[in-house]
Amino acid sequence: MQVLFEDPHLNPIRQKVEAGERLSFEDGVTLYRTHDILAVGYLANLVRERLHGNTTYFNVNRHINPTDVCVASCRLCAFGKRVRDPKAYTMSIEEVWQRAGEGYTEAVTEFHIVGGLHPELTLDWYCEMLRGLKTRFPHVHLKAFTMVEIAYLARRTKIGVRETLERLRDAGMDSLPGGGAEIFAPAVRRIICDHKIDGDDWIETARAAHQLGLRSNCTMLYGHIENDADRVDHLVKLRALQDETGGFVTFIPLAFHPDNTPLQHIGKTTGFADIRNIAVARLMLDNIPHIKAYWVMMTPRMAQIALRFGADDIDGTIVEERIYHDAGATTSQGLRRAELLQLIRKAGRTPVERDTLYRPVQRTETAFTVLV
Ligand code: V47
Repeated sequence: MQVLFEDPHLNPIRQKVEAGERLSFEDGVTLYRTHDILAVGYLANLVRERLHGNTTYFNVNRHINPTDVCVASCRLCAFGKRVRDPKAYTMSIEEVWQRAGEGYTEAVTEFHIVGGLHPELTLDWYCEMLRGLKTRFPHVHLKAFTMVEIAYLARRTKIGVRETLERLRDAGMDSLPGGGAEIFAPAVRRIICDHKIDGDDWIETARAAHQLGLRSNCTMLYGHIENDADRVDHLVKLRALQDETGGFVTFIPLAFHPDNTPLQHIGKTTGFADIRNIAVARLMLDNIPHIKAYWVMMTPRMAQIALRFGADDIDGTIVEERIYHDAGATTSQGLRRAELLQLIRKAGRTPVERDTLYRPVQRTETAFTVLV
């Protein structure tokens, strides 16, 4: 017997989802406006299980933020500091290499490396950092630099984005994380991050990366001053680029954390919004394979629920997180592998450790192998 939805406006969307048809812009707005979150979750879970069955992915990773110096001063951010701020930090290259080896004893398979837009660090500096990491940790995937950092480095080096990406790739960059996309709508972007590249340039930089064969993630920052249509517009733009390049691996909806930012008068997002953004993303982004419930941002409790509302990935061990903790996140800095396994199993899902590109990882006490 078919379960009846409380909100009849969702019935045409249900028909499309069941038939595997693409949802329209208007469908996206309807999904954001309905109060029938269980129906939205039911549909998202249908797609999630069609794609991934019961599997939930996680990885053993470490975040590294080489510097918090940033020329951008975005209103959304609590992490970036001016170059002369006494609280700002910039690691030396040796410190980055040392930091990479610290933390949990479990061998990491990924370093997630992002930082501010530093006005003095050169492309050569970043290349040397990457080369040193590859020499010291040859089996670790380097997922490094947002599209915003790439575009800024290209501009400062006075070379094109493509050449910047090529030089970083040749030095060891394996893929790119999804940050810096925020919300593409120009009127919103002007207020929350007016010093960053605009949405078109973010897309253009991602396109250039994908055309070089580099894979990347993508994100959307929600819960600030954007409206339903801005969010759907953002998702539809990501979907269009994915149709063209197929380069996105994972989408991560990011909840705005207001503490210590110039926008701290805006409240925190609700659990309802966090779950809805996971589910709507799963339904709208029919061509992006994975939807990540980033536990640092959502809390492990909500991320666990998200595994039944469209998410198939919970991110990783992280070890040390700064961007969200500077903006008031109360979650722990990292989780042990065993804790991630427990979270996933207690949601009735089957955990699969993955590498950055979602190949399963087989682990013994002291080593890991990526299964291809
Ligand atoms: O680029 C910054 C956002 C991003 C705040 O690719 C904020 O696997 C909320 O991109 N409140 C960094 N968000 C995080 C990120 C990410 C995280 C996990 C996995 C991956 C991946 C990518 O966080 C920034 C920006 O979009 N951000 N400040 C804030 N106050």
